[in-house]
Amino acid sequence: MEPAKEEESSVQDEAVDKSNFKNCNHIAFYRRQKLLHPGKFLYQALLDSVTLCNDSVKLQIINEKNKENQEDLGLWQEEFGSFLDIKANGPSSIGLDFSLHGCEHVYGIPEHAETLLLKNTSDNDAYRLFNLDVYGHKIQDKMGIYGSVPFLLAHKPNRTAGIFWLNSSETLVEINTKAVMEHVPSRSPPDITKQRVVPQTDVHWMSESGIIDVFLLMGPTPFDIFKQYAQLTGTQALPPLFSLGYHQCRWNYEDEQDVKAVDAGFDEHDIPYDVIWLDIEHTEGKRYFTWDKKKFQNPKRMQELLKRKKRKLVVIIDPHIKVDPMYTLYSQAKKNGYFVKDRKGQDFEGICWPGSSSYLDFTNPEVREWYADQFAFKSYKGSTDILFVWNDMNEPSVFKGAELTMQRDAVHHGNWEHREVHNLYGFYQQMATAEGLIKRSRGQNRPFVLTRSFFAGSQKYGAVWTGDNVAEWSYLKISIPMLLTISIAGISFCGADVGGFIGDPEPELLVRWYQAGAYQPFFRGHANIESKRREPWLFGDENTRIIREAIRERYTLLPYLYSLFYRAHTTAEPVMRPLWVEFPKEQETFGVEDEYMLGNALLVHPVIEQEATTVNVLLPGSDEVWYDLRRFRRLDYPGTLKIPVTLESIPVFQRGGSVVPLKTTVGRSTEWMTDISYELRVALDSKDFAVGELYLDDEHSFQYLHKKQFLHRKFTFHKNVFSSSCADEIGQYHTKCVVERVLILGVQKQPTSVTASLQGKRDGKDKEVVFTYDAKTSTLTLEKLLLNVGDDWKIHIK
Ligand code: MIG
Repeated sequence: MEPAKEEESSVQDEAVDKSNFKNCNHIAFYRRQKLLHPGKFLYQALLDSVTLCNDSVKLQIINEKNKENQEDLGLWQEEFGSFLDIKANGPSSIGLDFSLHGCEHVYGIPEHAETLLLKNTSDNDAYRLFNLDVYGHKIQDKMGIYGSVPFLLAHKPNRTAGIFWLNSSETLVEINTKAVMEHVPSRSPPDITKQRVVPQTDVHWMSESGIIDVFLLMGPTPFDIFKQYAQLTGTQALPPLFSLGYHQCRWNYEDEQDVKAVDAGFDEHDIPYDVIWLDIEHTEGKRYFTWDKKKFQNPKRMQELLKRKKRKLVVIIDPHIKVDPMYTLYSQAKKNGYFVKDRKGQDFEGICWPGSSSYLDFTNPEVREWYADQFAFKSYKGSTDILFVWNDMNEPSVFKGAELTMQRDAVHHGNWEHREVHNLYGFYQQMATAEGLIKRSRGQNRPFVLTRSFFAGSQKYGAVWTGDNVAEWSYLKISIPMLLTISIAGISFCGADVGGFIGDPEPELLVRWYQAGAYQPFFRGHANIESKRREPWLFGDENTRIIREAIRERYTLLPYLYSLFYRAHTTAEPVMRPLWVEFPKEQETFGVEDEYMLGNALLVHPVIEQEATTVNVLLPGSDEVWYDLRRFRRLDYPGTLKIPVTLESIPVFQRGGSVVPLKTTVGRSTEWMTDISYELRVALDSKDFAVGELYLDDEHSFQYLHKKQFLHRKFTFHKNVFSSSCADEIGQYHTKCVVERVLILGVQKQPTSVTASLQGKRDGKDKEVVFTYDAKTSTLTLEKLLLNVGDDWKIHIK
């Protein structure tokens, strides 16, 4: 049954109201935590003197309970509006202090709409890790939003260290950087003691419940830290290639006609895209796994159309289940006892989009298995193999709930209170969803699942986005540090809604947001139900052209991006990285958050100021050479440069010493591009050297893993020879794809001849290569190469 109109509007009003609730019992919680923690455990992480045989140590100290202090801070019972948290196990709290010697730069602990560099906290102002649905969340704010990763990184020039606080209850982190005196041992006469001032950062973790389970990661390099953290939580799942293309979403694409028209719009305007998305209105009264029969009469037909165009569909599937005995999902879950329970042992009921709803208990493995089975084609009517999934509202969001989430005294499988597992709820939904998609393909195909709520390890199951941002310049700006923080906390596949979810972006902001998003890992345009339509062609020819260019640039870059994801998957290197990760000794990079590295080769400085005519770009490293990616101009004097920009500019720079693989042209979606040839962009460093790599496979299945069907190639420029060789002998994959063009940036003089030869083959005779040399930009272009990307070959430049 369709919910009555009135009921729907009251649900929506509630949503509008939600901002009033946000994070408001935080202060009581904070005071309580401090009270329960008068004596701090002090763990001195003497990071330079501790030697460990393993990469990490694990400490466990039992939960402390303190019955003595009776000051009423809601220790034994806590009211929140009309809700009562009965605290059946009494008050509890755990905490630990760490002193990081010599460190004044700390990062991590997403998700906050805050700076990259963590700030000092003052009273009542700790970083909060508590997953909440905060519509139009504030920025420059330490309050908790949708996801939490309790992982902090500390960095100084010679060492990076990490603290992983494995706790899924509400957690607060206090940060305090100060200068301390240090005695320096000296060889001069004993009575002269030398002292010097050194920085120190104290980090105080407090959690509402659970045990202390903490891992100290010793680095010493940033990349060691990423590996050590991945040993504990897993690496980024390798996404199917289509999911690195452009995604077109809105709340809502109304019906099958609308989907068809938007899809056709991309072709008409010659803009590549891979996926169209359906939000909650596509369902029968917000009953997930169903279709609104009037709007989507024939979902299979719609998907067949998309499939013929080599595109995909993503639909939303939220964790709340409408209380409706006629709804099979509900009645089955009810019968099997698969919902989270309230204190009295009844199914927990809260209000969400469908009205009264119960919440699947994803912490229960049996529930996850059952849920995964719902994605089987025969269970999920109208679904096909091009349908993928978006998990929203999984903090979980409960309208009219305390802080818009589930009561802490609700009870999960195994008698765990919700407070213990709160920050894990969304993690488990995404896990079950990803497993469902794998299962429905009999283990053949990689899933794609986007989640709003996340925890440490969510990288194993797909992508995350930053939720309900606003169509304002300040939100575009903060998306960069937010995504960088999520990335260094292990989750490479992340993005922010392009355009800003709430409100209506002016055309200039929309254009700038597309340009920024084109160089970020997850690239999706999305808009609120109340926002005006904003498909990329609705803002005049000129803006359409510039957005088209940005999206096309993204598509030519996909070989590089996909190779970076392979690295993230195999060696835990974040795709999008703060400058300090690549330049750990360059102090001036430590606080930079308006630009970043995409892999180790590209430095991206999106334009995030209105009406900008210039941007100040820091090109770090005293020995580095940088090249303007579009104009090939060599920038020999690193430092801060003032770069002129127009509305078309996306300031991106290639680092000397790198090779970036690109596609020579684009297609209508990634699947149209499989056979398109490659261009290799070689940027020489000050020693005329460059190295880079390319990963490729069938772009969608697990054959790369089970049958080692992949190619991992290495490209080296050394002593005027550019060579292609195998980077991993284990991988085998047949491709017709060729390298057609090689651009070498930074070639000092015009060569007299260029020849290419195949290696290890009998017919490996030298062939003349067509080349042109541009003295103005020192760029050597080799054309019509037609060298198979899987072959070993050498190009000699004389
Ligand atoms: O509270 O499903 O962040 O992307 O379009 C609104 C409707 C519920 C919140 C998500 C947003 C999505 C919207 N959802």
